[in-house]
Amino acid sequence: MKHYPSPIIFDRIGGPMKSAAFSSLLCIVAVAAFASIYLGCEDTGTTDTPVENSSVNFVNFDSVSPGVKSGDFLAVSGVTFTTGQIPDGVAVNDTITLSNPADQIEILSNDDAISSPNFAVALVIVGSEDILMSFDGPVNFVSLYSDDNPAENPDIIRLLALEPTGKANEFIVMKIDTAFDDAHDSLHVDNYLSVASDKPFSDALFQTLTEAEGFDNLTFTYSR
Ligand SMILES: [Ca+2]
Ligand SMILES: [Ca+2]
Ligand SMILES: [Ca+2]
Ligand SMILES: [Ca+2]
Repeated sequence: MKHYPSPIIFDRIGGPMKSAAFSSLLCIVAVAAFASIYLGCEDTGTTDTPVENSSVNFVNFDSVSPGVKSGDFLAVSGVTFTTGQIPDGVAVNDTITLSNPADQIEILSNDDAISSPNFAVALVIVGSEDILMSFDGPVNFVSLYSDDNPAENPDIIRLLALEPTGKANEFIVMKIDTAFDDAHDSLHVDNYLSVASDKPFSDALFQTLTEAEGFDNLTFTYSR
């Protein structure tokens, strides 16, 4: 993310999955008349498709005015946000702690948005703060799109699936998807990050390492 508020010109929602998503074709969900049965879904920790489409929520941040928001400003949509910081180096099964948590997030409005006019960014928009997303029920799929700035250097960004340990702000990393933040193409293919798990999780985190990066079109699927 290089610049901040400017006029909004285009609107696009959604987009295709990464090619890695095709690996998920190996995961077969057999849905019987009265029951769903998972068959052979491996925990690859990479991009995947929803394991079960029981209830999909979509948040595009476009119904509010830009500015700093309380982390629960979209609680009615099933998700709350916390700005904070986790260690840069993470791996599946790591135990991590979110430091300096702040129950706030910022909404920006410019043409970096995937869906016009708005997108979300961590509270301190010039740093490498991360954004914790806490869902109001167990989910097994989360996806989002990084901001669509046409002129920035590539920096690593990640989306993590997390499960709380029970200690304050402490989580176990269940899944990780990694991308670069300079993605910019008409279909937003490379802006896409997703994590999926047949074991439900309650939190996700959008991680930046070097500079702020926005995100848009957050999607999560309840496992219940
Ligand atoms: Ca939007
Ligand atoms: Ca960070
Ligand atoms: Ca970007
Ligand atoms: Ca960048």
